This record gives sequence, C-alpha cells and structure tokens, in this order.
Amino acid sequence: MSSILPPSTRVWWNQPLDRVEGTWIAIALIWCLAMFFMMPYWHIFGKQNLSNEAYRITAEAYSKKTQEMVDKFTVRTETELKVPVVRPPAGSDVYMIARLWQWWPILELEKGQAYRLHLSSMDYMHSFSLQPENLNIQVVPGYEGVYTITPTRAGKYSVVCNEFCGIGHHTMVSNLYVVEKGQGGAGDDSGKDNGEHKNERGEK
Ligand SMILES: [Cu+2]
Repeated sequence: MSSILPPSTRVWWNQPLDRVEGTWIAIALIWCLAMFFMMPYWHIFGKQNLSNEAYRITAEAYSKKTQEMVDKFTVRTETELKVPVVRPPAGSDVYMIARLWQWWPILELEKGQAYRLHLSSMDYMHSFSLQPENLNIQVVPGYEGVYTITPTRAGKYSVVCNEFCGIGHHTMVSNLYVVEKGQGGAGDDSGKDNGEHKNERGEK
C-alpha cells in the first residue's frame, strides 16, 4: 500500500499488529528509553550535561550586562577586530555573547576558581563548545543560561560554535584563557588600548 492512497480499510487501527512492526516498535522504545536514561547518567558521570539555571532575557538587556563587565575588566584586545579580553575577579559572574558570527568578549579566568558563566544569543541558536574539553552548551536567544564552572587546567582553550548558524558558521570561533593565580592580565599583544574600550560592535 502506498501512503499516497487512502488506507483500504478505513478502520486500520483495529487490525492485528504485524510481528515485524511490533519488533521495530519495541526496538525503538527500548532505544528511546536508553537515550532518556543516558541524559541523567551523563549529567552525573560525564561533563556534557551541566547543571544550569535559565532566565528569560532580551538581547538588549543581556548585551548591556555584558558591556558593563567588559567596561570594567578588559585587560587587552585581540585580533584586528579588537575583541576585548576580559579578566573579571575570581568567583564572579562572567558573560559571553553569541551572535552571527562571533563570540564576544574573550574571557580570561583563574584556575581553581568557580565562576558563574552566563551565555545568551543575540539572534539565532548557537552552541558553546569548549575544546579540547568537549563541553557543549546550547545558547538560545531570549534566554540567559547560567553555568557554574571551575577551570581545572590552565591554558588556551578554543570556543567553537557547533550549531550550524548560517554562512559564517565556520568562522564563529574564539578563545578562552585559563591562567594560574597571579598570572595573565595585560600580557602580549595587539591592542594595547586599555581604558579606551569599545562596545560590542567595535565602535567607541
Ligand atoms: Cu553559531
């Protein structure tokens, strides 16, 4: 029978279940349940399903909060786009914006300190993927996700968007720094325009 044609018997749901059909329903059900219970399992024993809080927020309100943190704690800028590198106090709330096609700003965190990482999108769905940790967080417009994180290893991490978000998706990459206590700060680099911070669009 083709699905284009109407069923030959109108009351099809009273017909006995075919063995093959029943088997496939059972397989699908068992697999669904396996996947369902993997979620709490990964939460407890893995790193991918983090505890989170989520709040409704507008893009404007979220970008304002992020801007405030950037204005206070920028230590340098990076790349020709002058993306601010922000070093907020240990244990504080830190903010990152996801948007087409950029992460903003770059965070510099201290090893061994717990931070409340806030993530929100200005436009579409993005996803915060921290490499090489393989930590994945969905970033949703209209919501502010808050995750308590404690970096355990110093170094330079990559932040990659792993939710396909359009033509520039592959360029939506950034960094996140974790430094030992007392290190980092206004180290290297390109920008050297401290005290003259630009807003998120790169304007003054
Ligand atoms: Cu993206």
